[in-house]
Amino acid sequence: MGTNFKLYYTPTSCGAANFLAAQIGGLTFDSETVDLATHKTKSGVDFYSINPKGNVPTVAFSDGTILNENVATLTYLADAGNAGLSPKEGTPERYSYLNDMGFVASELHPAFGPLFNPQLTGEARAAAVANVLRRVDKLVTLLEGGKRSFLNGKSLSAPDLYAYIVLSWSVPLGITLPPAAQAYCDGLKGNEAIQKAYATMTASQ
Ligand SMILES: N[C@@H](CCC(=O)N[C@@H](CS)C(=O)NCC(=O)O)C(=O)O
Repeated sequence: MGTNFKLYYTPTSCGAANFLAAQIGGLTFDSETVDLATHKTKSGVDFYSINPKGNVPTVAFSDGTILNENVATLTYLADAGNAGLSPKEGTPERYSYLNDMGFVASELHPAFGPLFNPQLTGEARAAAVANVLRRVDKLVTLLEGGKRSFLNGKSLSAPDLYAYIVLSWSVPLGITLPPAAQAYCDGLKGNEAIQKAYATMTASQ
């Protein structure tokens, strides 16, 4: 696996959380955007030849191995970086981190998926929105009803970056978040480290 890797992502998908994690952690890395409609990289390479599953994020190591699940990519990047985005293995905090990461990856993120299907209309869309809001309510519970600015209650971690990007989709989808979830997003939007990393991501397109 090693430490040299290239990150494949898009600036509005879950892959963006990985760019932010790598950047905030001070990692030196190569990156390239992917067109998810054509599955071609910006330089025109068939993305399936890099990641047979075709999804971002993809962390491609110089030895040929890849990671392409957010749980793994974000944790790899957080562990490799120097910003404390993940707690040390074996500690109670590490298991809480995995609990948060598991929630975002298995509940929050997948709930949004169906809403990107333009054929989803009427009652089916309303049901999908209701499902998103149920998952967002669970997030608010993890945030102790809004008392926490970060999922771990102390500092920015990789699951916050992941949740931040996922919740940002509520804007183009026209979903109004409950106040505690909106306040969480607003707090992360104002976070200096996130702002700097975002600026770097935008500049590197
Ligand atoms: N199982 C992956 C899914 C990641 C995922 O849903 N990626 C989306 C963008 S947010 C994607 O690349 N979709 C296009 C595709 O799969 O072809 C994970 O949980 O990390």
